[in-house]
Amino acid sequence: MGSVLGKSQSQRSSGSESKLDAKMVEAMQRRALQGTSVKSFESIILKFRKIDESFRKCKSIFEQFDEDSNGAIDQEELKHCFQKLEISFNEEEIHDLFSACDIDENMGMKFNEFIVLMCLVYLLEEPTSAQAKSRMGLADLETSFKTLVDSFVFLDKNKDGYVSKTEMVHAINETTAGERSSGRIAMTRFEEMDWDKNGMVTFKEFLFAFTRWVGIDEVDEDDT
Ligand SMILES: [Ca+2]
Ligand SMILES: [Ca+2]
Ligand SMILES: [Ca+2]
Repeated sequence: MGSVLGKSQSQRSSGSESKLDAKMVEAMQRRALQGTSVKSFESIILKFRKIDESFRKCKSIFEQFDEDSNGAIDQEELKHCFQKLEISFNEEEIHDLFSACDIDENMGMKFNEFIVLMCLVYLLEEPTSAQAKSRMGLADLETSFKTLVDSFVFLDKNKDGYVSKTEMVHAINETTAGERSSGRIAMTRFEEMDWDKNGMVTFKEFLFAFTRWVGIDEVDEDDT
């Protein structure tokens, strides 16, 4: 059933982007088999600050790759970035990733979009060489990425690679049972995440919501 719905939707968006979406869902399903270190919704919230800190530290990495210092990373700059990190994506894959994360379609990766992109890369292509990682100071960041993947796996109860409204309510109720407001909180959080309002939250949507929750999307360029 789901695939029939998915098809009509993918015809509207670009075909390559939905291919990437499918790849991400698959990667997430594979990761779900490894289980999750996250035990409650509360514990996700408690990790916000630490993740936020590691993201902010990543600002200097972002600036390093923003070769012309215009506050955004374009596709050429992203290619160089991947080369330095020894991430072996081909031309098409880089293009797909880029358009998937460039949500305001200004043809440049802003900081929060870049963070989301790097996390998707982490999910899709885990084995980056340890050497390249430590050289770029990415080790810290990967710990945060792992937490985010684990959080998503925790929320995705049936492990199909999407978080539904029911699953969100379930996840929140597990630990805050008895509090009347918990259902409402779950709904609000869910609506904040379900960007395209299709009733399902993908990992990408989850990540964008996350950057808003911790305020990364408000990190301004110093000189604009
Ligand atoms: Ca640039
Ligand atoms: Ca699910
Ligand atoms: Ca959605």
